[in-house]
Amino acid sequence: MVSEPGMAALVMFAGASNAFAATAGSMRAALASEPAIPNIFAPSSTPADSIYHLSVFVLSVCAAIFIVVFSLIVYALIRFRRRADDDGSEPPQIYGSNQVELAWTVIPVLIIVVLFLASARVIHAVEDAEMPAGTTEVVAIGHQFWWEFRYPQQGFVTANELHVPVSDPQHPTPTHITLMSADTDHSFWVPKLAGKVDLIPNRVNNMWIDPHDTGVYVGQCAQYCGTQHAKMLLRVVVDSPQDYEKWLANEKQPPQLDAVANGRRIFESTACVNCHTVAGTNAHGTFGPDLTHLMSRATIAAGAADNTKENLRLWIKSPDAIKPGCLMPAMQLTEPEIDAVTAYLLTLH
Ligand code: HEC
Ligand SMILES: [Cu+2]
Repeated sequence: MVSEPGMAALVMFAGASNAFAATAGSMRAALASEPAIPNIFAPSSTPADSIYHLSVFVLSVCAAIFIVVFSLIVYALIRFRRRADDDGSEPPQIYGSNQVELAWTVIPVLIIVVLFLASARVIHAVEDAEMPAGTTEVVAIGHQFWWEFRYPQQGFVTANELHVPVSDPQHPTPTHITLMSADTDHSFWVPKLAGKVDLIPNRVNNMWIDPHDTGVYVGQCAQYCGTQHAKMLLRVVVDSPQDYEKWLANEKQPPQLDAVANGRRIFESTACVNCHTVAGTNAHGTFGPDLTHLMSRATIAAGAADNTKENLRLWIKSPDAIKPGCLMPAMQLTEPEIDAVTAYLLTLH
């Protein structure tokens, strides 16, 4: 029987999970409509695959230990339960048994050694893998609360949505990622592609991925980094070789700056340029995301909102409406100025 307060708790729990489902639903509607579920049990890249197999092994060993220990407990509970004819005297007291003590020391040590060796093998295989020629190099820099991605081989910078080529296991074309931080600790985690690697100020970390299937892989900052840590989302777009080349070619171009001279003038004469870069203009700021090809991204503000005209307008008017506590100030533009700047941003393909 569930007691009254117990019932209430159950009802509340059901309510909370409904509310959660509803939020998750609207989140999905708000974000671009890809299947956005990070999952460590569906790896799609060699490092994630190695981690997955190791996890299954470790979990099986733990499950076996659980079953043995739990069965012994249940056995002891039943076999030595209090009986009606119990006379209340102490059971026999047994001190010291070399066999038993050896067994419960040696067996656990062996189990630990096996788990240690299995983990060491996977760590070595992932961390010391040789990168083939033709590896894509990316530098990822964690910022409060967004990601900067530099492509040093190509000479451009983008933000929040990392594009990489798909990697055929027969002819691997992996991506090597150098991880750094501009401010505090962050952690790069896309569960289907690789394990977590931290981005630490004054330290350079490394990781690599070789996604086997095209598509969008989601992840997020996995190290608490401040107010908007939870909205420091991460998308890895795995492109076919043709799509990747197309994307690269576009990113390397300066944007087509056409009819929206008014919005551009406002953008370039406002503090926007102190924080943002638009290639080929006087905007060279690096405090915020590079906006050169803003419209080639599906989301803004590190996945916090879809990249639509309405959201862009809202963002410029009041970044806090989308990401409270983020490090872009509301610039106090007039309504017509906001319209003009939004129109300008919409041309940055
Ligand atoms: C003090 C620096 C600063 C100023 C000034 C500033 N921004 Fe930002 N901006 C940021 C930061 C930081 C972010 C990233 C916020 C986040 O995602 O947490 C950002 C994000 C953005 C984004 C979203 C980009 C993306 O890909 O996610 C747009 C668009 C943008 N700013 C436009 C503007 C415009 C237009 C102006 C001028 C009216 C402006 N910003 C002024 C710092 C600034
Ligand atoms: Cu972070």
